[in-house]
Amino acid sequence: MNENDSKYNFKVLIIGPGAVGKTSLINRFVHNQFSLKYKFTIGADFLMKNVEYKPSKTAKLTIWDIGGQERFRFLNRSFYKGANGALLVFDLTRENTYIETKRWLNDMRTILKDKIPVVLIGNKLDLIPEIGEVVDRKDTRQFAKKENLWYIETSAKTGDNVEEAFVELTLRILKNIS
Ligand code: G3D
Ligand code: MG
Repeated sequence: MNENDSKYNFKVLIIGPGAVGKTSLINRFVHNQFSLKYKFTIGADFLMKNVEYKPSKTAKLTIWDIGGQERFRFLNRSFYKGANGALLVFDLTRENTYIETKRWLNDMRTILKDKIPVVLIGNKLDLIPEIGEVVDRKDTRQFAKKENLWYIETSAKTGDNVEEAFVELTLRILKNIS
């Protein structure tokens, strides 16, 4: 067995409003595909994937998806319990989803006593050339800086920056635990 195989095993959450692309991002990262061949069942679903955060250094991520429970004000505590890091996703084409990320962040920080690394993701980057800039990027960067989040823009459709988002989160988790 490779010594890296089981050295790190992190629980990672993917949270944010409905239809921003959370499940699609996981699907892109884990299966490298976009269209969903199956719908996730209701409740917290998780998938595992090894991430190479440095050449020949890997960590196992267990990625928890909220699977359609976005409408509940507070998610089950067991969903958050033991999380090492989170991806907080909004849709670059719908400003209200960006505004809602503040509530998602507060809710999570209310439940988790320890601050965990969070990557803020503006997803659906591929639609920007068509639709134009809907969410003020200056504002997202300021918000990220103030809340100590790392901001990145992705497309689950093209795959742009998806791996980078997961790798960056893994690096931040490693820094946080050392
Ligand atoms: P959720 O898990 O956050 O609820 P989903 O979001 O992953 O189910 O995605 C919601 C819709 O957005 C899906 O469309 C999906 O195909 C689309 N989507 C997700 N990510 C991207 C992206 O990066 N670019 C574009 N263009 N679309 C994206 P449908 O039509 O299946 O509801
Ligand atoms: Mg989903």
